[in-house]
Amino acid sequence: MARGTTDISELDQEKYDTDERVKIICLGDSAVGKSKLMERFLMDGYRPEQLSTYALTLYKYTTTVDGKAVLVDFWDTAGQERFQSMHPSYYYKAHACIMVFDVQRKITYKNLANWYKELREYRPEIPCIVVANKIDADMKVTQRNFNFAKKQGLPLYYVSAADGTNVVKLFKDAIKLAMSYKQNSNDFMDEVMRELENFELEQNEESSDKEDNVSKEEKTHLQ
Ligand SMILES: Nc1nc2c(ncn2[C@@H]2O[C@H](COP(=O)(O)OP(=O)(O)O)[C@@H](O)[C@H]2O)c(=O)[nH]1
Ligand SMILES: [Mg+2]
Repeated sequence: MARGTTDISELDQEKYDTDERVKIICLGDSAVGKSKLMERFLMDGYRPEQLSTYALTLYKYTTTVDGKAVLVDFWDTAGQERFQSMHPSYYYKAHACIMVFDVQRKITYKNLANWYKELREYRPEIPCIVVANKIDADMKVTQRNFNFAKKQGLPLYYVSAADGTNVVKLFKDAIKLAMSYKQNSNDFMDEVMRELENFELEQNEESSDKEDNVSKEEKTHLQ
């Protein structure tokens, strides 16, 4: 699939503060099918924007929720997941998370616990969906219980990026969850971030006040 390029302004994350824009991140080990799921949902002709310097791919998608146009940015990893950890900016201002494992590789299921722990360090409250991918390879797995999701109280979707089973439902539900989180959130971390931003702003104002004073003093001295 052809990939476009994008400039750094794409990474200005303040845009996620506006009402009609949400950010949904994708987590999980390498080769569980994260990119394939995105591509399956968005279908042909879609051109993801590769930000190679930042090891991520952005997929933009427009839809309507309750009659309102919504812009969705899906964030996909592009290799950094190999290190079992993502940069904090990947999590920053995310409104929902799709966390994927491969039903054919047990280790990818085990590693969900690590991904979930890291997610909650940065985004303690956002909705998270657990995804059992590649069910086309073995339909029997849909009879199996994957306790991780139940234990954490998270929804679990059985999907196949290869044949499309449940893919549209997964993404539509993720968008709805992201929207409702954004509208109703009292996320403590959001509050803290806002406080910090205000604090930085005040500090900057203070220091520019000081500079003003200095230049005034200098001027009087000169006169
Ligand atoms: N059988 C099967 N293979 C899949 C499915 N989804 C992804 N794959 C394959 O798994 C490999 C890794 O997929 P990719 O999307 O690159 O994984 P990512 O590293 O998590 O983004 C590729 O060879 C895909 O073709 C699926 O639903 N069923
Ligand atoms: Mg990928």
